[in-house]
Amino acid sequence: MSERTSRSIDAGDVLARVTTLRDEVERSRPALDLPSASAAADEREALLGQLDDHVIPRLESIDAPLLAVVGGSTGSGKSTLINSILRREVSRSGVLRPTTTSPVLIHHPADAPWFRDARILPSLARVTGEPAEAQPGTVRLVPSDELAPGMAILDAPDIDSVVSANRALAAQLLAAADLWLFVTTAARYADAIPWELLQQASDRGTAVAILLDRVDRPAMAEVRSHLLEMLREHGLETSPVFTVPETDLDEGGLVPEPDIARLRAWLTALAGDDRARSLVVSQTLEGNLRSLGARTEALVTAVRTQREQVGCLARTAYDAYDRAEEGVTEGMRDGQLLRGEVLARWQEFVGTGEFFRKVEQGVARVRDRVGSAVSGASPTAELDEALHTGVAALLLAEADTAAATVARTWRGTEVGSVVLEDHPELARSSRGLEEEVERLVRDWQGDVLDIVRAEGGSRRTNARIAAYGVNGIGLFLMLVSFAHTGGALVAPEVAIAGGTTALAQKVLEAVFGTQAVREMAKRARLLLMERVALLYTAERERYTDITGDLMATEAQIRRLERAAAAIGEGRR
Ligand SMILES: Nc1nc2c(ncn2[C@@H]2O[C@H](COP(=O)(O)OP(=O)(O)OP(=O)(O)O)[C@@H](O)[C@H]2O)c(=O)[nH]1
Ligand SMILES: [Mg+2]
Repeated sequence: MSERTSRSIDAGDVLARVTTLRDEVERSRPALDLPSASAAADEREALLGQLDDHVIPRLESIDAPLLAVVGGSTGSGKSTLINSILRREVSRSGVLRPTTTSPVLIHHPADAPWFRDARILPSLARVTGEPAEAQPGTVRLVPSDELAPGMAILDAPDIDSVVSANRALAAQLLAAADLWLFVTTAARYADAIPWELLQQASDRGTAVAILLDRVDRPAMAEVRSHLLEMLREHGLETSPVFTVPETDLDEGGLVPEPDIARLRAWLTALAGDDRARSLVVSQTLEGNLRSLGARTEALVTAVRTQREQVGCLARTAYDAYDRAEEGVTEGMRDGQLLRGEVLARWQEFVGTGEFFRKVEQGVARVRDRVGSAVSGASPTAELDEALHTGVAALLLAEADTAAATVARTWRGTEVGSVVLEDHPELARSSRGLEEEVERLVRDWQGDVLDIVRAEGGSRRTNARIAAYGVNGIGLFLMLVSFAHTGGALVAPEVAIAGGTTALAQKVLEAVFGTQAVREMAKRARLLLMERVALLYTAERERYTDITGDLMATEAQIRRLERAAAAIGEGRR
């Protein structure tokens, strides 16, 4: 196998891995726009941009012309330098700041096919000719014989512009570069923003040359040596530095030829030498590829952090509705349902002292008394109503507490408050909950009646049930099921309630037998709790469906990590 074939197979392999990484990075878009994660979100955009604008197109066509991007502060003389190198005005220079607002790409006419399509900078539309005014979102293509084939120069808008779109565009263009030509001046070379970008270039292994422009000759040596020191500090000590002295421009607005002779010679030599060009291209490509691991790691950390934050929100919702369920269980056990209205209605129902005295005399009499009471429509209906209302109120209160707890806890976090802002309805229980609860309690009463009917197996039992009516028995069973704990009547504080239901229990036991009543009450509670669990799950899912959608899966994060690791392996 020739060296060339083996190299191109390797490039193909790396390309496949980089494309996979690109897809995973694309998929890892953080679902939420969090102020705390904005740096990570920007970094992700930048990484995607660099893959699309440089790494992938470069791997796809390693022989495409070298793209030298000229970047720097506004008014540093970028456009003037480019014109001066080519000895004609290809990019307008000017006194208004910033002058260059959309990029100008100068290439040899023979290289036009490399730049006409969307191979690089796919997000920018191509324009040709001299537009009357700057057109945002475009790159102007200028064919020029002055430039050798194999190298193109791009005049970028300033990097520290007051126009934020300019800054973003400049960063994008710099990421697309095989070579940065960094223009700065004696006045501006120590500014912070250019050095941030230079550090980025250094981190990404991008080839950089520094053009120190418009330096007064007396200050030249001093400025140059300070600049070299700064370059060393940023790991850019191997970058060539070209100085251009401050001069009057000639009548064509160009820097006199002798003053840029060295820079021109270097660029011309680079343009004319295939090997030198491909060395620059590979230096930047290799550097970019090497930097992908660390850049992806930062993204992985950001995605994982957001996953954990959203996971916390979900846990809050699970916990709150679990507690709501426990609250209902507790409320059924502690006899609270049998106080107040229910107790009053019950006493009304069974009568007062006289009734209880009769109970003492024997269950048979009780049966007679209660039997007639249940058959009288009104007290049954009222007790039934009170019980129904009590259960519904308990379920609603627990659900409302859960919703309020979730909303309060969420509001206390950055992620939670962002989600709540998008979903204000989550601040309280769902709109139709009251009707749902009403329906649930009615359905459960149906369950209880089914239990009663199912127990009426023998003809003897059936006859006894008939004496009280299925509804009456069902009502007793409901009462009893709220006062039972493992078959024993509960706690002192529910003595009144217990006393109340003791009577109901005696009646039921006379009909079905002690063991059967215990089982029936247990089953009634179980069926209610099943329905409550379903209801609360639906309430809770209003939150957890959203958090689920917002959360990157662990598998997704691992795919991203694997994709980044695979690039290192592919290049070893
Ligand atoms: N005398 C003198 N003037 C210069 C020199 N270089 C640039 N200028 C002037 O400085 C101004 C800014 O130059 P440009 O080339 O437009 O600067 P730029 O870096 O392209 O600026 P932006 O496009 O805004 O980022 C223009 O008026 C130029 O004529 C120089 O070496 N000597
Ligand atoms: Mg300019």
